Amino acid sequence: AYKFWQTQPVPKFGEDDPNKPVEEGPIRNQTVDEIDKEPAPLLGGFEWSTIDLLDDSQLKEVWELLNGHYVEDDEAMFRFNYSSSILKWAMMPPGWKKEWHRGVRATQSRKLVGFIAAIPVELRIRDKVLRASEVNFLCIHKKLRSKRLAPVLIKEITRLCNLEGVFQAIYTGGIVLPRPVSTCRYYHRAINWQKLYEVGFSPLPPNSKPQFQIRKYAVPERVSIRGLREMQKKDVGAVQDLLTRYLAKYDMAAEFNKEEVEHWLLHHKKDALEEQVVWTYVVEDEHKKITDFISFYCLESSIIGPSKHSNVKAAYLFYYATETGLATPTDKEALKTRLNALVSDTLVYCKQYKFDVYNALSLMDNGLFLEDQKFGPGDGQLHYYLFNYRANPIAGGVDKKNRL
Ligand code: YNC
Ligand code: MG
Repeated sequence: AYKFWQTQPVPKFGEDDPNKPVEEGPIRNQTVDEIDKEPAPLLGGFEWSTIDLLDDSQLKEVWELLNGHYVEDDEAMFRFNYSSSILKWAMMPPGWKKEWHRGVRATQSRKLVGFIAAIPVELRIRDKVLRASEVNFLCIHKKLRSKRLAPVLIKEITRLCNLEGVFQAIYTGGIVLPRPVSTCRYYHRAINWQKLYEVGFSPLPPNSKPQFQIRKYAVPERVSIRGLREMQKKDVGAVQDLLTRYLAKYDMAAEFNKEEVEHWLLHHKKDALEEQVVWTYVVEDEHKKITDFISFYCLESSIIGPSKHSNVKAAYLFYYATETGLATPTDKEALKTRLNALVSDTLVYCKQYKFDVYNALSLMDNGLFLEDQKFGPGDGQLHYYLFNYRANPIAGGVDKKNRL
């Protein structure tokens, strides 16, 4: 098993004593001059192609590949449908490199049949900060599956990262590989229960009736927090400062500078065609101080089978931070109350913006509000992996230590 992964600098299952912490650090040490300057050859009839996402026709090719062939749920009912706007947002943050948008084309037809992407990220693991990459959007056309092309794409993105002096990476996936550093579960909060029921996403629990479910998931008409408003450009500095201090309590987190905070959290309306990807709200108190912020992004899924609906519009809870409890980390009650208010208010906006469901992972402090806000556990797990870095396991947000 794991014929490819056992050759890679990742920890193996069962190789460490779970009761003895390991010393954290790189598994393999290399320098840039040891790295191949040329890509490995592909199967006959295929060739490497760097994708220029600034070129709308190439962006559209990536969108088409992912729209038809990217991640589906286990029952193949839904498939992620990243919009062009979200693809640009996700793959072109500050410091992005065109070379890290790597495709495979059929030589004859020029058709894009494979893709993998990386973005730069400053990743803190406990007290060490790594210049790493985050790898995502690995996708192979359905007709080319099980031909061991995925390892070729993974080795190619590794080579391209290494050439830039980046030797560590983070990536996530629903499948089990050697060896997760952390594992989260997806939670879902119905907004449009009727539609989720009709598309087969939400079941009708035994002894319930549709009208009970609809009532259960009713959302307040108005937000409750005084001073809550949309984030603006002038808030970037305050949000970056608050986020940095908030994320410091976690064992693993990205470190964002101001440009990155602006990219990931601030929506810039460029033209009418560009769909909004991310929504961020701040709380400004009477002294004009930013005391909280919370954000979510939009990701639709296509419905694969026959249905009267074509897609599900999902909001994903993204970053948040609050001053509440920051100075007194043991006071979880106050934090719990505040996070519930913030999440409940975003639910109001999600409803106004016609989202069908609100998704969140069992990470950060989400264990403090998931139940109260009527998020239920889904069947999807998300495993977090580190490439070429040995680290002790990192607890998730609904693990015992993060519960009240
Ligand atoms: C996966 N998702 O285990 P073994 S997530 C990593 N991540 O190797 P083949 C994966 N490895 O077990 P297929 C993987 N899925 O023999 C499969 N593998 O050691 C491994 N699906 O290759 C697998 N996107 O080509 C096995 O498989 C080997 O044709 C088999 O292709 C796989 O983006 C795939 O779920 C996923 O498009 C491309 O099924 C295909 O099935 C597909 O025979 C739908 O491959 C879309 C989908 C994955 C989403 C994602 C994160 C990817 C991370 C990749 C690892 C990055 C490492 C860090 C590199 C940078 C380092 C630096 C610095
Ligand atoms: Mg393959």
